[in-house]
Amino acid sequence: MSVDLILSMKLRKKVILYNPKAVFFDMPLALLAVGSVLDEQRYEVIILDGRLEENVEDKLIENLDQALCFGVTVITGAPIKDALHISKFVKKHSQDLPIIWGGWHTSLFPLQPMHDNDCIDITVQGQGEYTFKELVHYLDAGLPLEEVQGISYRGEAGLVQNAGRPLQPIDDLEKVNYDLIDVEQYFRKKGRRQFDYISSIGCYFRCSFCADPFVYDRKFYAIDAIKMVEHLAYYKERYHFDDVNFQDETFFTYKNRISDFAKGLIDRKLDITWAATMRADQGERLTDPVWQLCKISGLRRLLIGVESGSQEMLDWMQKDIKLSQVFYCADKCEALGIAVIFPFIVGFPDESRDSVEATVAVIKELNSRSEHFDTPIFYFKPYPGSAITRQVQANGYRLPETTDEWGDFDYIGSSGPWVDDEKERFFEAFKFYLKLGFGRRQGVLFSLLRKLGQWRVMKNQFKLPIEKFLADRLWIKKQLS
Ligand code: B12
Ligand code: SF4
Repeated sequence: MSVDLILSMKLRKKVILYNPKAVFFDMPLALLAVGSVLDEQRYEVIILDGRLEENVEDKLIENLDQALCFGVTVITGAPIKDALHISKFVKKHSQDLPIIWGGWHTSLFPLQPMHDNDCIDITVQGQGEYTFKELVHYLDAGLPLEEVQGISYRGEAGLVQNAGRPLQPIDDLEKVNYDLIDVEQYFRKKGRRQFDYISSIGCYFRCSFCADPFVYDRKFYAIDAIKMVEHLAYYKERYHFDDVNFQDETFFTYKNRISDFAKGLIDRKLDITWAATMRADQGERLTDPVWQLCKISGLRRLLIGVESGSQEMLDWMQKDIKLSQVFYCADKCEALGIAVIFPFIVGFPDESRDSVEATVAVIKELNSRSEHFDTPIFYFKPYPGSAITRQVQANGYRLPETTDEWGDFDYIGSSGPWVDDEKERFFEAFKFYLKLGFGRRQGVLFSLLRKLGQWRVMKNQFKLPIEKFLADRLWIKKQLS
């Protein structure tokens, strides 16, 4: 390294990025994505993760004086609380430092966070890489922000929302720089050497409970399969992981890409396992040889959203899958020994009793097919940006009206008026006995309880829940958000 380069590196401005407290320890892919596009010789990117740092405030004080801006990634719900707390802290310490919020929440609410909170100066809408690179350049050069597409900001005369930035391909972007985080710390927290990676942005589909169609306008871009294999080979060499968790919304969109990817993993002898999301219709379109390739290349687990056991409900929510496709995928996975998480949602507005019963029946059927199938059940929550949410709002349902209130809108807890007490009691018992009857806990006691749990689930017999009483006191920890 030349002396000039060393000197210029020392003079770099700091760009501090923050991932708010949340559940789980997925790597902060959004911050890695936007942090990696900045010129390393001009900017020192510092990623702080509220889930890992003992004392974020101390770290901020160490770095804020040399900072050019402070960015936060925000998803709707509990993480907003922490995002606000930390943003207020930063603003108090460094009044003139631009504070930028990006992510799903500000894609859905460009202005509200700034309207409600003086501490936020700029919000980013949609895809962040190209916008952030340009924004940082404009901030550094002291240029006015009106030409930066994909942002909203606090202008002199009030809040301004600029034109959006059309979604751009991601194949031309440089590889993400995971050295910006301490990868080992995430492995430790996860309890396994599992790497997080995202290979696409957006989604072509139109499910009416999801915000993706609104945020990405049903567009989709993915990294070329061979490039993806090269990336993973490089990262594996550097970080020595043995499993990759793909965070894509729909990883299996193009079957040729998947086939090339799986072949690539096998040819490079990468020797990893991997997990990804699949739509049931995509699974049905994969040929047998591609299913085989996926398995041989290390596919260990799929996440296939079923949402409902009623075809009528599936059609209503424009999921655009058939239940037969779900069972097709279940058969394939059972035969190939691939685990599957099949999430369901109950309590859609005005969901009929028949629909709920159909869901319960499909859940039982899937659980009885393989011990490697899981069927988590969520209560419908009207997340912003989805077509159903717009509909219930038009019918008078009141959504949170301030950023603070959105911070209380957690996925655990109240699901709105569509799940009455009886339904909730039934599902809480059903979920418990599913876990007991079809979970993978070992031991003599559990094998006895498993049989009892299975019987209860199959017969819908949840009276005198002695096992639940004991479990609540003895071994089940409450999950906190
Ligand atoms: C990993 C993940 C999580 C992790 C979060 C890890 C973390 N970093 O904190 C965990 C498991 C905790 C999680 C939880 C939840 N999640 Co989640 N999750 C995801 C997932 C699968 C991947 C996110 C990701 O890393 N993407 C990759 C990055 C590169 O993309 P990105 O986040 O979109 O970021 C881009 C832009 O948004 C923008 N950007 C983002 N942040 C910033 C910041 C700045 C400064 C800038 C400039 C730009 C920018 O630039 C990035 C690059 O283009 C997404 C789906 C998806 N594929 O995105 C859902 C998703 C974000 N989750 C969602 C939801 C609903 C939840 C939950 C509320 C419920 C649930 N059942 O999962 C809970 C909430 C938990 C809580 N209360 O704490 C929704 C968000 C909807 C919303 N309104 O916010 C999504 C979109 C899924 C969906 N389609 O509905 N989730
Ligand atoms: S639920 Fe999945 S498939 Fe449906 S629109 Fe959202 S991201 Fe796409």
